[in-house]
Amino acid sequence: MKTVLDLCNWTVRESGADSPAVKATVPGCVHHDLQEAGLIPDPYLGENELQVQWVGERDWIYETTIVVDQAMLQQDRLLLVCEGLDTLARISINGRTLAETDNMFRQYSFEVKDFIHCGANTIAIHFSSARAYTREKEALRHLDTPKCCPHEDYGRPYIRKEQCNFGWDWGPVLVTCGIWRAIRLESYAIARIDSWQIQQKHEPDAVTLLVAIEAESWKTGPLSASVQVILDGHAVTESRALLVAGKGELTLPIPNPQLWWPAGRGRQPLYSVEIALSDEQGNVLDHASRRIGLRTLELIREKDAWGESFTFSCNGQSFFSKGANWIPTDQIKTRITDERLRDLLQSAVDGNMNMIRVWGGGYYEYDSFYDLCDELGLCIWQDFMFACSSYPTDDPHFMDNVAQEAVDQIKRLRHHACLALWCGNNELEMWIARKNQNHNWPLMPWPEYEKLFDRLLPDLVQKHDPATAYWPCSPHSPLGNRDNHDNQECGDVHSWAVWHGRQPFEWYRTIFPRFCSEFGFQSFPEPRTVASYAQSKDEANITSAVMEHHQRSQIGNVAIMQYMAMWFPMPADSESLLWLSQIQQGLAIKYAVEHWRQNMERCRGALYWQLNDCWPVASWASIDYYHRWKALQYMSKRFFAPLMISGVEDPQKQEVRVYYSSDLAVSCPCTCRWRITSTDGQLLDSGSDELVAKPDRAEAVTSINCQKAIATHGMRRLLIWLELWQAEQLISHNLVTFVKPKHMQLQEVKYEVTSTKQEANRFTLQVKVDKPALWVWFGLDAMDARWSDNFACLCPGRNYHFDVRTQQDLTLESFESRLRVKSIRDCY
Ligand code: BMA
Repeated sequence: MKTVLDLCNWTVRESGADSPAVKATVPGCVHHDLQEAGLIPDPYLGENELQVQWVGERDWIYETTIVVDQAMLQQDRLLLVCEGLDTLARISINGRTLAETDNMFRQYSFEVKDFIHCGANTIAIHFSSARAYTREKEALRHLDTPKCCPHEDYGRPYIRKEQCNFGWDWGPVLVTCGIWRAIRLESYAIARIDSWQIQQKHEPDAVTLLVAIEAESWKTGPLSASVQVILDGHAVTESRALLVAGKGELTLPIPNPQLWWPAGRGRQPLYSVEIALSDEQGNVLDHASRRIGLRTLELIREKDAWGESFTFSCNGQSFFSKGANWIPTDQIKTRITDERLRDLLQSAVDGNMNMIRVWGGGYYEYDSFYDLCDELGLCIWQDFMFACSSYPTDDPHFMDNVAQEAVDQIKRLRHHACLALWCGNNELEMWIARKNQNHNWPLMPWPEYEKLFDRLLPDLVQKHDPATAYWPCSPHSPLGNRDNHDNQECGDVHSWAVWHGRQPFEWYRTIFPRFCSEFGFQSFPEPRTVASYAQSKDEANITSAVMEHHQRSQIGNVAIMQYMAMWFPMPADSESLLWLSQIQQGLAIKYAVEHWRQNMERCRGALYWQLNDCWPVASWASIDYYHRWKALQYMSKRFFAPLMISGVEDPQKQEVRVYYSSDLAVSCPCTCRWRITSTDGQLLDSGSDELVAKPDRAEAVTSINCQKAIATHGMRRLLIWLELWQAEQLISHNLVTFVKPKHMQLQEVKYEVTSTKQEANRFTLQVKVDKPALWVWFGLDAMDARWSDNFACLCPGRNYHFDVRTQQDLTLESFESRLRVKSIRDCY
């Protein structure tokens, strides 16, 4: 029989100092505990991060006392199970050292029978300073590696710890330590389930599960394993087998299989697989339970007209991957809750995404993260945790440590329906290539690289999760010269010419990657978020020390302003600047995504950099640290819409080419309606076309001839409004212009707004405008709200309807008095 004792009551104190122990939250990290005890200020406020650097330089001791009873001690095995220790830990029980660990990403189990006695026992975990360790290793041998940002420390690749802890171009330097995942005692009698693997065999209209189980036993006597598969609370099939030499394999055909699909392509039915291990008398000795989705999820790489495809396919249906890159949710992990993960991932689905890339500079995510992705239909591109650096692959201990980590993580995640890809690392190949191209970039040579990313990791994926594809690096070029990381014929690319290379947004329209796994543009968070770290008017000016502290890209604020000079009139005040930066960011990503979706036969995915933030900061995120949606997140709903209408202006020919892009699996008859208006709202021309949008296809719909309207009104006064209707429902809308907003002759707008309270926390708005209003956003004074749509362009003569969810309940009166509406015209 299995018994579990969770270890939750801990204290933490500095090693070698006579400062008192304070309450520790476990799972969590030391920075949170010190802040709670009033010993450090909030590192996210102002420049406080600089005041708390000493925490990462010291050693910390976590301690607990547990009472273990005789019953537990008498079992055959007593294990201390640590799901995550951050990072250089020495564990002692009752003063005796049990073990030392040095990998935050590993899961450890230690036999502790000889260490524990009946009654009270003390467990202490001593965490040595990761910073001191990496500095020492670096002093012994300098690892050639470029820095990601000036504040980043050298030496991070020596330690298997969240790499962005040491600073990144969107994150603070907070070198944490602590028990960051669950820790418990487990005792077992007779036998336990050691490992199990569920594989799926898909045939037309039939799915069979193959469940392999291995048990560890300490007594002789026959053992059997039973497996029950449950859908919506009902057992759909079950099977039992006798184990032979501790091993068994069960085959379970699933009657009437309900397939799992990515978001937007179908439902996400999840089956629970319940595994029980029993003795001869039928007593259950151990039990395991996992949720799975019935699906195949493959990376299809086939020769085609352009080179080699790079497309994901679910149940044999290829789909365009739409989504964003994911970074850690918080640098202080204690603050991460399932509710926060759910909100961020639900936001991704609400933004019409179907894929998230877990980027390799953070950590392998929490179980609940993958559970949520299974439920929501978000496919996961999973990096192994290596990013932008050389790694000491010539060190056998390092390689062994990494191999164990990879096995732990592959076994932990392989059953998830959402898991689409294992990827070796982030950007190492690109940086090695730069070195080879004589850019003087210091990085490991290819043979050192190949050991880990071409041999060790793919072999382990093949052994433990053969159903999931492995890809060595993001980005990687599989054909021809490996240095060609911008290859448009094959593989994935990171497109950073816009932003890092300061190319204009139109540059995106010149490239045709097979799959763009990173591209991005920065913005500031909204005024309420800025106010959480910059607390006076002077501090909130983007040139202040605090604002520059909360901007970690070397080119950050200057690049935002340079592009702003290309796009918008100079904003009138600090707040307008923040909002305009968000609209600008949304436009950058819109340019890229619309172009790639217009060319979706060739390009099969667009994952922008980045979905979330780990502290309040100016960054590439579309959702800020407080989960406030930036303009980009609202815009993603439109440019990732399942069936999207978009247009490309041609100032030479004076026309707009209109396209539909469909991610649907079925044909869809619809109507494209377009109108040309002047900036003061006069209707100059209009038309409509019937079309049948083909499944998983993009096609040109029409070309709108604008010559006449340009001749009478000039390009600066023209707006071309596109709409796609399915029966009586508007399913996609868009706006095309020939000039940038800074040169458009926009007019003052009057809004007619009617609000209605629907239920607690829910309102609706009916809105009409008398003149074209561009990127209109609604907001409430001193309260957060989520809108069904925001930052949209509104055309006179149309009725718009918005749903609003407010953070707290309000009366209609109070809602109306707090309601604010603005468009870009109000920013200058
Ligand atoms: C990428 C990422 C990150 C980085 C981002 C922005 O290429 O992989 O390393 O934060 O660019 O510069």
